Amino acid sequence: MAMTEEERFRFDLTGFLVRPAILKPAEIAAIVDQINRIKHDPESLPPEHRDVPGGPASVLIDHPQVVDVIREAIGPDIRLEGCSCVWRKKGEEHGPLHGGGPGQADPIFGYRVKNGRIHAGMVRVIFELTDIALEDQSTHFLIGSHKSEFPIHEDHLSLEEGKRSPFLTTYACPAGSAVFFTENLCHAGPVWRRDTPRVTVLHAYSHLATHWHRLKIPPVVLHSLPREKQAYFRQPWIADFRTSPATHNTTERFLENDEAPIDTDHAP
Ligand SMILES: O=C(O)CCC(=O)C(=O)O
Ligand SMILES: [Fe+2]
Repeated sequence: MAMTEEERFRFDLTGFLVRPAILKPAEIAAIVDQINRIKHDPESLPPEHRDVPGGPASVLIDHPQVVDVIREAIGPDIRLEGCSCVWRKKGEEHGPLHGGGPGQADPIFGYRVKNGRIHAGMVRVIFELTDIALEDQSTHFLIGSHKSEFPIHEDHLSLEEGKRSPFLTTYACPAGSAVFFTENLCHAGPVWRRDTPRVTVLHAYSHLATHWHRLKIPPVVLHSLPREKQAYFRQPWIADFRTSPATHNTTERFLENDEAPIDTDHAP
């Protein structure tokens, strides 16, 4: 088990978990510089660095402090099916509270605990690349909503000051922290209040057998990654019974077999 007992309790109770300062200052600086260029001067980057998870951001794909938690939350066989970066100026927002509640019934998003272990559907990771204070208004979570069996009641869906649910929570953390949350937790990206921008990378990890997001990472970015990192983008299946014995879509097989395709080969 990778999470500490306290982390497991916290993640299960609230639906989210912060691991503070898991990145080194040089890693943070390199990724911030890459995202600044992606957003404002992409031509200054080689094509394979013009989107995440290429270049400096590739350290995030399989960061040991991240995949540990993801494997415990989802299961041993995981994929990375969505990566994006955010450069949010004061006054900008991602949008209102969404998710949670009825998604609990869905195998892609639902959150369950059975036999002493968590079986979460998709788990997102926010890599905060700047220091975050509570008043900055980073991502907000309606804690506990990942287990809700009823639709999120409208009295708990407001982001307006004075009308917020007592269960609406956010976090403060140093630059280089990872914030994990189950996709079945109702969450929002409210209006950013700090003068300096929020620079963030978002990953969506899921069970190897599921596929929600059609991959939108440019093939040139994925093809430039080392094979161990490409393994996180392998095709979404578990077993192939056309062979005898059945072939299993393990990381080991992917690394031994240079022909094993990455998911980008399905992109239009
Ligand atoms: O931008 C944010 O703070 C929230 C992002 C979000 O809702 C998402 O990625 O699904
Ligand atoms: Fe979201």
